[in-house]
Amino acid sequence: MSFTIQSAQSIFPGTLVADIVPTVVESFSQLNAEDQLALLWFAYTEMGRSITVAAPGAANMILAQGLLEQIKQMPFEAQTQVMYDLANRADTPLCRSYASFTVNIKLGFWYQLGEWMAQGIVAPIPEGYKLSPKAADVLQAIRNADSGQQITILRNTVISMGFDPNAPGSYKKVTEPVSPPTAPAFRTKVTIEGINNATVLGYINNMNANDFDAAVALFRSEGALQPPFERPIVGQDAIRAYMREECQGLKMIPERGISEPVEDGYTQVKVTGKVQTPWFGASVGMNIAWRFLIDPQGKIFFVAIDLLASPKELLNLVRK
Ligand code: EQ3
Repeated sequence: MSFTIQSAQSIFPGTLVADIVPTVVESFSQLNAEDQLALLWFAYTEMGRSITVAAPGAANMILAQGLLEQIKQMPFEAQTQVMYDLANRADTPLCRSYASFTVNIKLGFWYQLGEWMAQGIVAPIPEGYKLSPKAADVLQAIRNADSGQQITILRNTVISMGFDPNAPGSYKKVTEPVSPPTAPAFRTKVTIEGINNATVLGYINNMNANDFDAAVALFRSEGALQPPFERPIVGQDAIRAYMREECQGLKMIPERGISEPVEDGYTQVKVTGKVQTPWFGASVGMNIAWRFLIDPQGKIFFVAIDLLASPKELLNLVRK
């Protein structure tokens, strides 16, 4: 039996992922726009007491600047309407522009609106706003999640706002510039307890150096990468495009792993550890597993990245 992308998805089936993330995002999507916006405000300000979010890079702000300036000039009522439209995914020119932004630009856009809400430049959530009981339950579920899960929930709710007339997965138009890879002299090299597989180590080191071309070259041409809670991205070109959009400035801190031969000369490798995003730096370490399937030529046939259910999962390296 030879592997397919589908069969590769179920390597290390005992890995417990943070199901709370898709569950909460789904309940969130069923709330009305008013509750959604208020809930995000409450969650974001509560989280802000324990973790700090870094101001986005200037490049992200420039790309959203036109829309932000437009909103800044509006009276409070119109600003509120824009935010409702975004949450309702209404078909307006502004919601279409928003949908054309890549993830980091969307986050930068809301970051700026949030700053302006706090400063009184953009319409705030009305003082004393009372969440519906359903929304209060969703907020409580977010409170119960760990910080890595909380920021993933926030991210996933924000990125689905706006109106995208294109089929999902179609090419995005507004992307941030890609920073050059770290110069060889300044690159760091990770060590992973239990792992000496050159492909796996090369993958992490190249990702940490922002060297996406080198990371992609480690994949088989029809290989696949599966981000948390998403479908596999198949083929080197699609993986490169994804990495340029979503992987800049990530810090991967693998800790330990297990490697074992499977059928047909393939090797399966599971690595667990932390990942930090430039948005929250060292204040949020997400608990992550990488599940690699390496082909007989040493190329990555498949890698899944999982957001783990709990820190205990960092020690779960069993095969079944
Ligand atoms: C203004 C306010 C607060 C109220 C208003 O009413 C509504 C909204 C929306 C508001 C604003 C909300 C804001 C500003 C939210 C900001 C959220 C942010 C900055 C979230 C950032 C999250 C980042 C995450 C979860 C990054 C995760 C990255 C991971 C797990 C990377 C994994 C990967 C690895 C390890 C690989 O090896 C391959 C690639 C891949 C990317 C999958």
